[in-house]
Amino acid sequence: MSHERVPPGQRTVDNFPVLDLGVRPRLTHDNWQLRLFGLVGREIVLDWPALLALPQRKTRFDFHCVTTWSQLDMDWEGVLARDVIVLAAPQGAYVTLHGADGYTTNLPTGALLDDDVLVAHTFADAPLADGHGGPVRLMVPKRYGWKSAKWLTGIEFHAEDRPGYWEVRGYHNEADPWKEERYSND
Ligand SMILES: Nc1nc2c(c(=O)[nH]1)N[C@H]1C(S)=C(S)[C@@H](COP(=O)(O)O)O[C@H]1N2
Ligand SMILES: [Mo]
Repeated sequence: MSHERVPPGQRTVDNFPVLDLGVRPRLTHDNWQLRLFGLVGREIVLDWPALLALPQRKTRFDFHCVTTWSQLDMDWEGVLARDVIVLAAPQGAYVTLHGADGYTTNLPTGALLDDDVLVAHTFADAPLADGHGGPVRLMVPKRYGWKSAKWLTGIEFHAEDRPGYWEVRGYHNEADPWKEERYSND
């Protein structure tokens, strides 16, 4: 049986809407840094040249927002999240992703090891726009969009799961669009 292309309750768009808290940190390639800290073997800070020095990946995937839009066949480029986090020798089973706007979201560390999770800097062959979290954001295609932290500046490892900005406000902890894990009381 063929797999449905669009998850239940979603409709497709092609204008890549912008959704965030409304705070624009206005990062640049020159001032952006990503800190890996918490329960790690070694704390590290990556800057833009250090990110570009890692193996670069191009990947195409679909993106699903809990507000019911899905955009298909999006072309992204960046570094596999697993190639970034391995540098810090992570020991914690859970992460908090930090955005420079003060946003947070949480995932099991294992979710960052999948081969479709990108620390992304390029969308549709162009530098990632500020509104979409540029210069660098996380993209986690298997989860609803709120797990994909824009303006990614911190990955913090913990022994225990710590719900993020939307997760403490009633969004589902897992956020699998194929299971319609939208809100935690579903
Ligand atoms: N730092 C940060 N990341 C964020 C958000 C945010 O407010 N701040 N919003 C999330 C939500 S709810 C969604 S749906 C996606 C939207 O990404 P887009 O604006 O590029 O479409 O970003 C996610 N990542
Ligand atoms: Mo969202």
